Amino acid sequence: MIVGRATYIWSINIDLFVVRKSHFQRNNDKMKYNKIITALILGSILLGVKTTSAQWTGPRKKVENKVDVKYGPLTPGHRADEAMERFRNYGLGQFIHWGLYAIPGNEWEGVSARKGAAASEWIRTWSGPTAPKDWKNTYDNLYKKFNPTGFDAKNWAKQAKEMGAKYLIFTTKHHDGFALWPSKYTDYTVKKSPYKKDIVKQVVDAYTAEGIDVFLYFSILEWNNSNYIGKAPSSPEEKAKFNKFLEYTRNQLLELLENYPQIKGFWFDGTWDQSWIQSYDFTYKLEKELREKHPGLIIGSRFRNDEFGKRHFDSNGDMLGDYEQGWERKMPKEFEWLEGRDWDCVMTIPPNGWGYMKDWSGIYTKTSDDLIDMLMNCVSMNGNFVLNFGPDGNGLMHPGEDKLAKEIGDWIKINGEAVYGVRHAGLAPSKLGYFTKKEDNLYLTVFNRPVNNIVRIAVPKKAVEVPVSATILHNGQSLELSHTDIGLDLDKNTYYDIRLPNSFNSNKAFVIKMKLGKPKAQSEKLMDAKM
Ligand code: FHN
Repeated sequence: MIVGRATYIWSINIDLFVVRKSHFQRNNDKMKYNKIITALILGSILLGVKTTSAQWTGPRKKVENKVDVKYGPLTPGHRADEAMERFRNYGLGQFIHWGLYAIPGNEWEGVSARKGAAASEWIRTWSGPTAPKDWKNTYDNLYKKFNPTGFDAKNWAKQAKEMGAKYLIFTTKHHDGFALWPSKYTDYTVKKSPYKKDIVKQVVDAYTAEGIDVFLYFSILEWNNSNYIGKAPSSPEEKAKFNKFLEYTRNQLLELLENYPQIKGFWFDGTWDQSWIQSYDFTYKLEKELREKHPGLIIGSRFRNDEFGKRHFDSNGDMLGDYEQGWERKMPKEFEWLEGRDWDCVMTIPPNGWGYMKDWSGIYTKTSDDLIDMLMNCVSMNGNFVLNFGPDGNGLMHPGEDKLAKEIGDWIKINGEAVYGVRHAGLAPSKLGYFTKKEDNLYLTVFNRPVNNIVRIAVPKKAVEVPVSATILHNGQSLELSHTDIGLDLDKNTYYDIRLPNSFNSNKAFVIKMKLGKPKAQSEKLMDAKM
């Protein structure tokens, strides 16, 4: 039943809009009316953004007054099981946004949607002067054109393997509600398209065969599902409809676990609307049921909230879910912000836009140097870095994505030891690059080579293990290492200098591998400066 997929009403603003407008029309005071509406919309967005973004722009504020939270975390803040340890060792992941939005590729009949939609995968919301006439209807009938004959999941998986990705997050269903698997609970699926075949199955099988773990992306909100509503359902009809939607959601998630038992977890999205936030009893029980059905299942902090509407972290500051799932197109500025919690950062190649974009001109697209820098920044703080790909309507990656996958893969092939299974090194950040550590090996991935070829490593004077030898990771070349006691007053650190030979050249980041061992020399205790 494809009909009945209406457009759900934007909650707060729209309701407000309807009531007030008539009052102003009576008084013919259009300018003031428009100014106030604009202010209201901006105000609530800023308010919303202010509170949400505050979570991801600094260290978490300690909650002084703990409250009794009944709908808090269902799992410990730091899971110690094999599945979660495996998650911590991933390092690099691939995100794939694929769906009907890949057909237009952020334009239609030569007209770009850049000025009319927030992102390529949001093209259904295209509005304003550039939007094609009756666009929503055109979009909702794109499934009749969906026939990606160029799609080969094995090729995608091979490319991801070559790139060095250890896990995949794949969009089973995005905000437009189109399911890339033949769900029994809706007929707005790939089965209704000329392509017909189960795409999720092919992707899960192909990636799993390459040893790449699969997480299924699932959008809760559905723009054109007549039972979906963004605002908190208030009338009995709204409540009945949304309860139907909640049951539909539960059925689809149990269906995905039933159909694709190889998956390792869900990557939930579209969970920010009041309707979902107010369904905390349902979402709590649903998370419990999903975990019981699939032991070891990994679910991030974006899935649900507590009974006070707190998302990602409950009202006592305890993380909901197994890892921080808010680092979207951003990374923590300091390791201490994370307080040891697991996390992943999901990143786009263009400034924003996750779905396929035909035209990359006129926007900055990240280079492999940019992306390798972000990867090492993430793994140096015990996080995973997930790079997004947006295949086109025929199932082929953008040539720019192919180039980046190759360049990143070539780099990881010779430097992967500093990426996989590593942890934070327990040292202060280096302005030369990023430290990572595994057992008695310390790695410094150098992005900023010192002009004097002296790489200086700052190590706390009380450290029990210090660098005792150094080599260039990718060619094993030994490097001269010396202990340097600079003698700065009140300095808690001592220093180890590594000399890079003039003959060593690299136009890409390179890794210095240091073997750690007992400090040979103690730092001489100098008389403190008398000020
Ligand atoms: O609205 C989505 C967006 O389309 C995309 O899927 C990203 C990926 O993390 N998540 C939402 C925006 O936060």
